Amino acid sequence: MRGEQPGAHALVAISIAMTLTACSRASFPAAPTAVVAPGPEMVHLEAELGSSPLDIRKRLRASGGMTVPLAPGERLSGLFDVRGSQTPYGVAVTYANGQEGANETLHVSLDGVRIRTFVDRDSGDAVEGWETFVTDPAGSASLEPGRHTIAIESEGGDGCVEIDFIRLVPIN
Ligand SMILES: [Ca+2]
Ligand SMILES: [Ca+2]
Repeated sequence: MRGEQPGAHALVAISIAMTLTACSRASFPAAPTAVVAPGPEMVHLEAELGSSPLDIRKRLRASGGMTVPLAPGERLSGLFDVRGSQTPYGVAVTYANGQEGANETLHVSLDGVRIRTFVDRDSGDAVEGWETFVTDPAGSASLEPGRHTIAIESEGGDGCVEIDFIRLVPIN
């Protein structure tokens, strides 16, 4: 047996398991939950599994292989659950935005309250940019246990930005 780094393998396995748990809960919010984490955990929401899916696009390098293109005025939202005690979370949005023209203004809200408005950036040129993903901070909020809604709305710009996923990470 050459288990030089058994600890590292264990960490990888745990990390993958947590990610899958978060994903499956995000995609099937009404499904029974078998795993209850003792403390605050990261929430990973694939845009394509959102509760108001608009259009879905296949992108090889996207998380889950898919994105949701948002045109001006379109809004993507998703549901997630917080367990344990009230916890401050930092929100981040990962997206692709090939350089076509003007950049979009993105409005991020949690439970109907806007937590950040920012102008997105180009992730690359008009070809490769759509397979290149960047992450921007999108505000923070202290969340009580229970169900929450996060939403992103696009305004202006050149007509398209593709949202890959949203993450909420507990802030220590
Ligand atoms: Ca754009
Ligand atoms: Ca995705």
